[in-house]
Amino acid sequence: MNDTIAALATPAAPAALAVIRISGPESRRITELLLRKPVSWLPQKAWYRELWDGEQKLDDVVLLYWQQPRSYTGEEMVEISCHGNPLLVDRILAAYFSRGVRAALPGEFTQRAFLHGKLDLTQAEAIADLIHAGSLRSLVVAQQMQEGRLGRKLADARAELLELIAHAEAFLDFPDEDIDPEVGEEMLRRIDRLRSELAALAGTAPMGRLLREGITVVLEGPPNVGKSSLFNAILRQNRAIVSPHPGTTRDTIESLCQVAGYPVRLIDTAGRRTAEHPVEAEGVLRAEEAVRSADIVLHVSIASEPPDADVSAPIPLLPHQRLLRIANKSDLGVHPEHRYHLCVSALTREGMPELDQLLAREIAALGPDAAAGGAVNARQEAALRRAIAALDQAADAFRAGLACELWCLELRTALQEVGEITGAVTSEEILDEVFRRFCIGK
Ligand SMILES: Nc1nc2c(ncn2[C@@H]2O[C@H](COP(=O)(O)OP(=O)(O)OP(=O)(O)O)[C@@H](O)[C@H]2O)c(=O)[nH]1
Ligand SMILES: [Mg+2]
Repeated sequence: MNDTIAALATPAAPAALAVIRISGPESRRITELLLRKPVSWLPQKAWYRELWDGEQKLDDVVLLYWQQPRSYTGEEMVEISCHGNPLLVDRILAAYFSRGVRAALPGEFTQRAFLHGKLDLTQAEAIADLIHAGSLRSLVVAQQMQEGRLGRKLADARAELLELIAHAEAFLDFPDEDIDPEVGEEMLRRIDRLRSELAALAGTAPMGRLLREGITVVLEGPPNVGKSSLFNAILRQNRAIVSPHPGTTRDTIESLCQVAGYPVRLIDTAGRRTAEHPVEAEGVLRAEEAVRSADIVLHVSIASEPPDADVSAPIPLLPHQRLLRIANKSDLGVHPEHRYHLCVSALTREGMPELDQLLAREIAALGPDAAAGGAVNARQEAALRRAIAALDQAADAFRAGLACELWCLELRTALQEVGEITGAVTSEEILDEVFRRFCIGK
């Protein structure tokens, strides 16, 4: 960590500006080698300067200096804003690399920030979430985690575990004495309370997955009912081809959008019927595959038709999948026996705001409200589950009157697992797992 690293922090594409970051003990000295006019290096001040590589002018840039430890990484840092031409950026970076600076690895700036105690691992992971958030709700949850909300809850859990362990270890010194039943009851109550807190956090994982990966909503049903029209109406753009001929959509079509602030992967599919043409038959198979991948299935039919007009065979759903029956073309009338959750018209947009609300309610029902404690990711959930299992073992061993060493050991395992989430306890593998998801320059 004693070397100096540099990377482009903005996308490598033509833009008005690009930002290059340099972090490490040599960042100031090497920048000076590229300047003809010196700067005073007052922290958090900007200088407009020319950068030169020997006799070659690189660019007019703005330099910003961050003094250790009050920088993102906790090290000496220089930030360069230059013109956003990738060739220019490469030339500036090459000038640094030829003077001993190393190209930063993905997430290395944030990893250094973690190693210098600027943030815990949950906050580091939240920064990656913040960059990739595809919806307003994902953004809010990432911001809460970045502010340290989850980290603080886990720090409290660790403090409680340390106290419990201290209590438990006090019994170790008197192996022949029985534990006072009242003291024992209190221990069990505290273990149980901690267990429920960790379980509540682990329970936010399904919503965490949905907020990070998007909620898959699939439009399916017989041909010509208006699936593609609804797809376009939800997206508010003419993305899919619509026509009066049944069998218009052949392949599945996918688009990312937001519904009530949630990230949604909306999929339009081919109408499901016994298809003669091999291409259409393949489309029907793909439609069935899409339904199997769905979190929410919108089964579309025509409102004015009797229920038995829908001959598309129902696809068996998995227990977590939710089915909504949408009766479309309400402008043509509604058959009295038609059963549906919502009646809409893709043509007149009647019922479309209600469809948004219905989807928002269904999405919220897919998992507990993320706002409760931040929506944990898969890594965090796995560690929480291991900590919960260890707490259960500790409580069981305690109830069974087993040797104190045994349940102390389980409490220590729980402590270790909770520590892994925030990075109070780390290993190479954990850091690799966290930072490999990052982009270069962050
Ligand atoms: N009156 C009326 N017509 C609609 C409505 N929605 C769609 N249509 C018409 O119904 C026909 C079929 O619409 P599509 O959206 O292509 O139907 P689809 O379900 O995607 O059809 P396939 O791709 O063939 O399975 C088109 O002529 C649309 O203009 C609606 O709400 N009201
Ligand atoms: Mg279609």
